[in-house]
Amino acid sequence: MAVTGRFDHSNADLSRVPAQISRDNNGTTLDVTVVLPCYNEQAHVLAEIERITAALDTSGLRYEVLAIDDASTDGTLQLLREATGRCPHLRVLAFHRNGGSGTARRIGTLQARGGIVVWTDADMTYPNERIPEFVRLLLSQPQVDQVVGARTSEQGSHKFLRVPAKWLIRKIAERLAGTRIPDLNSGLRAFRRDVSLPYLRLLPPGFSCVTTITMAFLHNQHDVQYVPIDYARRSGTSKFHFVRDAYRYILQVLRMVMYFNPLKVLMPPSLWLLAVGTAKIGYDLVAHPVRIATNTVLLLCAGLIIGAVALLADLIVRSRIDWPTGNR
Ligand SMILES: Nc1nc2c(ncn2[C@@H]2O[C@H](COP(=O)(O)OP(=O)(O)O)[C@@H](O)[C@H]2O)c(=O)[nH]1
Ligand SMILES: [Mg+2]
Repeated sequence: MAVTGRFDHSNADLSRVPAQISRDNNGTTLDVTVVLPCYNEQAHVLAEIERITAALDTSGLRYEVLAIDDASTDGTLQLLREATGRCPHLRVLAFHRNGGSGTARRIGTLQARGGIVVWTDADMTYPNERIPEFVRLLLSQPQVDQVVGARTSEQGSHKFLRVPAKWLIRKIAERLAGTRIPDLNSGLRAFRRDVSLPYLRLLPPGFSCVTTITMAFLHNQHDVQYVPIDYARRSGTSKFHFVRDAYRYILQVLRMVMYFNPLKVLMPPSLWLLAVGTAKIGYDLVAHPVRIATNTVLLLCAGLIIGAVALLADLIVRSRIDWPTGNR
């Protein structure tokens, strides 16, 4: 199925690609679709595809590799198009304008023909030869909806800044999800496509889409299993920019908090501020009778504002009518 597509963003609303598009004409589905976002990966994209197809060929699974080129400025698209002639399982989507790896993964998942979707990188970092193992774990355990490769080491760029930032986000995410999350940002994961569909619209355009899909599954009581994996040094340069992506990470944390469980995260600081403010009123009245200090008023106001925002956010979260399943 060497199909090449080219979306024109000027007249196509890609966020509305219908789910049915993932089924081919005679209604059959494949076992797996590997969604491979590619942006300026000409040096190794073919090696990555060969590694993936070699593993899947020997697995006996029916599969496709859906490579999504996002207006690469190097020869990536050219190489992918040439490879479709040699590789019958490769499908290529190409966009005119760069929309981020999250957008590519979302569209790739919508367009997938496989019942199981695998997300991975095209940069030789993840052990993609283990993809069949991930798929088998899902096939053999109906109660598990997502299998995530949990990296045992961090090899990315900006390691010293990335590691603490990721740790903090992971801790917030663990608190929100109420469970341990060994690797929140892993780029290698397999999940059931039908389970993921209601959550795809939540995915942000950039790197934090992998975080969001994990949180969406956990928050809606879909079991996620972690499998330890090695993580190799990247070939080529990462598209991760510390300042831009750190800003997005922070936004992502805020969004996660507001979207998934605002009361759990915002209520404790609000109550603490109110409690300290109230105690401070008592102190003020004793220390300087009939004069309440400015910082006491600020403490109480901050507590009230955070509490009000938490309640409002909770109201909005709970009044969403399209919750697929889960813990309301
Ligand atoms: N389609 C698409 N893919 C991208 C974009 N940016 C990065 N990628 C791909 O997404 C994957 C992850 O990106 P990478 O630079 O490895 O990020 P890192 O693993 O977080 O350092 C790689 O396969 C990239 O080629 C983009 O804007 N569009
Ligand atoms: Mg990578």
